Amino acid sequence: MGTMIQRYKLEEEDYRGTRFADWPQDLKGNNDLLSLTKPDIIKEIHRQYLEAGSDIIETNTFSGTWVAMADYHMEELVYELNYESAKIAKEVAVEVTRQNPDKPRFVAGAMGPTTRLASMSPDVNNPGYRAITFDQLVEAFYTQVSGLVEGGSDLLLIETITDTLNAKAALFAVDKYFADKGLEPLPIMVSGTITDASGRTLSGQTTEAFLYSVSHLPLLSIGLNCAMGAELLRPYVQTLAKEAPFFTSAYPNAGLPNEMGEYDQSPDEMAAQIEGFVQDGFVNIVGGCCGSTPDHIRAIAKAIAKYPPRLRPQAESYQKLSGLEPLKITELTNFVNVGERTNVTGSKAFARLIKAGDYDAALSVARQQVESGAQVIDINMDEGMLDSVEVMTTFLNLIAAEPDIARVPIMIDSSKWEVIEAGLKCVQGKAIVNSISLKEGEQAFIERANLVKRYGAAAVIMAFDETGQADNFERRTEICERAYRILVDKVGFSAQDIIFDPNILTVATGIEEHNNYAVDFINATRWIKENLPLAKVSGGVSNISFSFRGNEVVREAMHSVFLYYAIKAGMDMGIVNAGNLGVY
Ligand code: THG
Repeated sequence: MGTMIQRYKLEEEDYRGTRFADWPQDLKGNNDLLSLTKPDIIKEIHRQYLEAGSDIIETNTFSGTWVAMADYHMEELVYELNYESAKIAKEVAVEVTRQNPDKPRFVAGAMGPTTRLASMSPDVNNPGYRAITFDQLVEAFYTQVSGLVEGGSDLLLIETITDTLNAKAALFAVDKYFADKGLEPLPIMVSGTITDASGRTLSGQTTEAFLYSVSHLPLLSIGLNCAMGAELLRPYVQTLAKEAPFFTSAYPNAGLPNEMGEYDQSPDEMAAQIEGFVQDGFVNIVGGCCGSTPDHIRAIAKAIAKYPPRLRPQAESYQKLSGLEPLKITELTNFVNVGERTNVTGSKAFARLIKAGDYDAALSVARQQVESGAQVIDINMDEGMLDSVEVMTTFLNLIAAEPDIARVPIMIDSSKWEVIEAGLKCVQGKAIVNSISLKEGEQAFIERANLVKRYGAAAVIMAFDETGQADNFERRTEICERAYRILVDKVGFSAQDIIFDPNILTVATGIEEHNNYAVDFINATRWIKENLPLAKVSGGVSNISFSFRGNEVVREAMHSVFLYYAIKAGMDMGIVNAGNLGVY
């Protein structure tokens, strides 16, 4: 769209039309506005792409959020811009389809990345600062989705994703919109962008980590667009082809821009590179981004016509988590260590640092856990003297700026739902909520599980119900089974994203009833693994030895023995003092 608009050499007055003749800001360059002031040009461009062979055209709404429109003080026009853009595109698509009903044409409501990033600071001196919050993005995308859907889009396309947290906010808004309206959701395409040859997104994720972060809705497709041109994109498209259970898409730029910022890859060159994607079975949907004209699309359509589309791989049932990097838990994965030290109730030293506001030193605790082998870090800020929502937000935003920490998935640990939710709004990766349970009844449990799903996280489910904490084998297994059935049957939660915690309780307290706690946990673990398909088991390992506080030698020995048997019984992961686990 942008490439074609440039060709019309439009001036300030063209952008303004009569309606915005007196608008106080300059409007030249506000391409989305042309849907209102020059709708015939936009329709003409759509028509040219359809005539070139496009099956899907995008609405002229790349900047159709109040966030992007704030540059022109046009926040109030956002709904109308999206609605009208969808309507225009749909009119042309319907007309062209009528001429040739054998080739139906579709309108993708385009949702761009906005102009602000949710997981990165624009100020290098203040890495914890954010120019926009998750909630603001959800609200912005919600308005955009309303306009796009009500204007007649056939599908939605969240595209040119530079920051996965922005995309998660867009997915959140889309999911919420359809649920609020009680409508069958439109198909959703998600398309990220890779900004340099390292193959990472601007916000630092690898392709797989990105995929895992946005796989919580049943997408029509996942893919890559814009970026460095088809040739350099190839290995990452291949990764998606191999990993993604969805259809895949690729619509790169017409090569790399020249010094003038223009694209000069010819239609035939671009088509040949894209033909390679299709020939090798990498993609189901292809197209062009910056610099690709109708001639490019014509050449691409012609080059790929003879190939069958990619076949989707069998969906895998592994648990897939991510930070900047992926963490896939398969039958070959050893026990997963979750670092326990970034917990204000679990470490006096960490609590002291957080209370003193010494975040640099607090970050080094997280770094130490990762360096010592933690593959996930548990973060807990539950302390009466702290504003836990605020502290959780600050700490997670700071972690996001530390690639050596942020490479691992985050486990957001709190007994307060509002703290967990605050944490979920800060992480671009696929995180783990720690925890939810039936403690406050089925309804609250279902509501929270639904939200966990909408935020795209996995969850620890504590063996806790309305009557209290499970402390024997029967209660542990009974509660886990009940929770499993609710999650899988009522909420539609992915079974592989369920992590049961059947309570590691303290033994050797002097009270006789406590003596079998460890054995009951281990037996419950075995039962869960045998009876609740795909669910994982975790627990807070250091709890077991609280009776021996101060005697590190005994505690470490107890942890080793406990894990030796618990892992044999199927325990998948545990919250541990990473680096301090003795070999059995
Ligand atoms: N299940 C789930 N989450 C949990 C737990 C669980 N989160 C918190 C806790 N339990 C797991 N984390 C810890 C962290 C530290 C300790 C125990 C469990 C610990 N700390 C030393 C102590 O208290 O003696 C700290 C000493 C110090 O101050 O350095 O033992 O079960 N889902």
